[in-house]
Amino acid sequence: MKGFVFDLDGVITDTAKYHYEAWKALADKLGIEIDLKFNEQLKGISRMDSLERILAHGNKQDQYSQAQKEALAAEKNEAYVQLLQNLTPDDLLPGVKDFLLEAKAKNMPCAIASASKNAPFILEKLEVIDLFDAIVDPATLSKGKPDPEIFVKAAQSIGITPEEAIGFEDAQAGIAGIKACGMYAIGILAGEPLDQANQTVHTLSELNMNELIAL
Ligand code: B16
Ligand code: MG
Repeated sequence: MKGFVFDLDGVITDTAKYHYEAWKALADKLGIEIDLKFNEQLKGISRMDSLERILAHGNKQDQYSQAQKEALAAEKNEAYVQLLQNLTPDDLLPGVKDFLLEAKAKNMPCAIASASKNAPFILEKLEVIDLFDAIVDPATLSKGKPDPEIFVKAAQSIGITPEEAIGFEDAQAGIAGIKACGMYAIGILAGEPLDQANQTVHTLSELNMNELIAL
């Protein structure tokens, strides 16, 4: 293997709780009830697709114009970005910093394949942005996960093919995208089992860098 491709939320840090808090405030305002179980569906899904799912969940998908939906998504993002202000390097998931440092020492390039438009800001707050060689801009994508496009672009951005990369994901939609382009998938387990992953772990500390390179 010649490089690594990382999802952000659920792999590098856990911002799902902040997404949930911000979506819940908006859903409450719209008279739609969402809970933590429903929130699982939003993991790895883009901001607009998340809003569509919430509106459909409340049977309100036809009640807003495109411009109104964009305003609602922007309102959620403002609340979310406010919550992100508190992020520090302590919010890195266990084993992440050591894994990234070891990858750098072994000349294994690392890319971010996150649906989040806030990825550069989050990586700066976590003080790991310099450990990544590329961040795919989700605004350039024509399709979201589970489409493999983001993972193909991530491999390209570090000069390797998907078959030469190992992809890390915590969401089923992401694992499906990784596998659909022939990349090796490592699932990060938080609760629900992940189908299709080549391996699953709870934290990156469980992995041996030399074994991964030799795959
Ligand atoms: P933003 P990932 C995803 O991050 C989140 O899991 C998902 O809940 C969120 O809607 C999406 O990013 C878009 O985020 O609103 O910040 O652009 O798991 O792909 O790293
Ligand atoms: Mg994720």
